[in-house]
Amino acid sequence: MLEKVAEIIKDARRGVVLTGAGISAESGVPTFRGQDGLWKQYRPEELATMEAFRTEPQLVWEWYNWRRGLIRQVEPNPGHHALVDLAAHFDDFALVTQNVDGLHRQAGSKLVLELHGNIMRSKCVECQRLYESEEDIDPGNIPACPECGGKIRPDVVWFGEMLPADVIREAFEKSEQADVFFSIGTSAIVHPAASLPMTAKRAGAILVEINPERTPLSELADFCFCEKSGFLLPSLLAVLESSTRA
Ligand code: BV8
Ligand code: ZN
Repeated sequence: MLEKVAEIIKDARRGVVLTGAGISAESGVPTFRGQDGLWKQYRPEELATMEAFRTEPQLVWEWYNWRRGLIRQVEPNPGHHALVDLAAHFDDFALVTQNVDGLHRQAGSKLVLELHGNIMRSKCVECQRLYESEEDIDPGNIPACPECGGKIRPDVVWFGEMLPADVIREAFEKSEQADVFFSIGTSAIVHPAASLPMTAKRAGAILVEINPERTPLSELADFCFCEKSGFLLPSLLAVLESSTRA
């Protein structure tokens, strides 16, 4: 199967990759829905909302500080690095991520479309001004925006919130033009991100999924690798590079 996908990549011009929490799992970042996805028995859907921030801002910041602390200690894994190399095999390549951990940029990926923001950035809940400090926020004394006095929140997209319009628009445009679309490490249930693979497939792309578990995309994918991305992606690049040299 790897050889077949490598051949397809060699004949393709435009590639798009959508990643989810699974690609960061091997770096040690908990996924959302895996058994490690809970924090103090809360589910992400309960905490990653404006409602939760309004009623319990302290609890929400405790969760984000905990995640920021984790993310500061981890490194990109071979899956992230392989995607940096994969880009060179396409004339036009876009990396779209649902992750807020910044690990793709840290690994050296160029055009990264962060659909759900970035956990290390904060902003004012009222005027949206960015609040550059990457320090942890004291949950007991959440700073007020110097401009308007609004509370400072993590600059991520919560459930029920719109995604950054320019980013999601570009993600759909790239998906519609893709020759090959990779869905990697995502449960493919959160929308609108989860609509990107189907958009690409409907527009004629070859759909490749990499995920140790089955997802709603699995039976629609042209190729489904039931493997960890940290193993499969370097193997795919090795096959690609050896066949390109041959
Ligand atoms: C919006 C940032 C509306 C925050 C996140 C009913 C039906 C359809 C949709 C909805 C519905 N009810 C509500 C909605 C909308 C909702 C939604 O889709 N809900 C889902 C739960 C049904 N969507 C929204 O609210 C979005 N906004 O719709 O706005 C609107 C419209 C008009 C006007 C105003 C508003 C906003 C969604 C964004 C939410 N923010 N994150 C933060 O990080 O704190 S979502 C969060 O979960 C992630 O960012 C990610 O996007 C998402 C899914 O998680 P995954 O990345 O897939 O991770 P998960 O744990 O689920 O899966 C990991 C996978 O990896 C697994 O499959 C596992 O097998 C695999 N894996 C594990 N190890 C490995 C691996 N794979 C490879 N290698 C490994 N080693
Ligand atoms: Zn403000």
